[in-house]
Amino acid sequence: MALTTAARRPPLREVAGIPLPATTVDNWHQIQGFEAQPDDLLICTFPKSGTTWIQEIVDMIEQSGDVEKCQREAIQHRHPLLERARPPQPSGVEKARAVPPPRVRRTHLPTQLLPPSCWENNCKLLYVARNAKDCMVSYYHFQRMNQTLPSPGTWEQYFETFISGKVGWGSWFEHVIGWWEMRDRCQILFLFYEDIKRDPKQEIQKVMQFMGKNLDEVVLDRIVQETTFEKMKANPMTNRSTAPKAILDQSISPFMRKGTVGDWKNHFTVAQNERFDEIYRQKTEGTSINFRTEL
Ligand code: PPS
Repeated sequence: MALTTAARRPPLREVAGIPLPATTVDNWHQIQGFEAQPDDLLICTFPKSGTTWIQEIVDMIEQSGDVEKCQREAIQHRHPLLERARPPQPSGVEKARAVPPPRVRRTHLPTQLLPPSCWENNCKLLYVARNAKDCMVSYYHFQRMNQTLPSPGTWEQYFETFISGKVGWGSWFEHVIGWWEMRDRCQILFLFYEDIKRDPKQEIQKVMQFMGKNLDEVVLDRIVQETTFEKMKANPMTNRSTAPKAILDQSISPFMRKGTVGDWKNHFTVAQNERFDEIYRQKTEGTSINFRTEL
């Protein structure tokens, strides 16, 4: 019997007002009990902010630029999502427990929901932020093709859902500002998607230093070449083509969609843009964070 839309796309539930996949909420106790180690590196992002890109960069650095080693597994399995829970498969926390530190994991959790041990044990936190407008567009297309997330509805409907923080992992504003405010208090490297796009080598060097690695120029140049959008889109180990169509239907929208800064201009109406700019001004007032929305 065919699954109903509701069964395929279950509604999000909430933890402390943050919408999350229902299975993650069911597993919340285990997620909060995750025991981070000081050597762990946690890649932290709001969804659609360049997670996969920074994962490949981190892995290339860890493997000292060895392309073959980075082909060992699809990217989503190399650094499982900490809060992922899809029984009967092992959860993100169970997978983390099964490997010795130093571990590289990823999470979309906002600061207030991060397992406490990540702060207490001072693990390395690598945050990547992407401007809200491109993030919104990318998330809209992702929700069209990701059969495990709620249907986004029309672009107009999605615009409202996103600005009211009703998408998975909550408000972009609270997420990004929350992490921005923590950046000097812990071991956090805070990067911007737009900066990686503009000067990948410079940003990759920052990641390398943060990871305590020292790679020569030739290796750095190789990492820049191997992590371009075009290369990663053509690479089955990074383009999510290994995920079943019942989960990611890439005939609706590819996972590696455009990889640009400024695609929002093809989606936002003039009225939406003006409204968004005003909301953005209000929400970011008093913070020093600064985004590029074009290069
Ligand atoms: S997810 O599902 O939250 O993990 O998605 P995430 O990886 O964070 O974000 C996906 C968007 O990042 C783009 N991407 C890249 N852009 C530039 N260069 C490289 N190498 C790269 N890799 C992934 C990807 O195309 C998605 O953005 P959009 O705008 O939808 O194309």
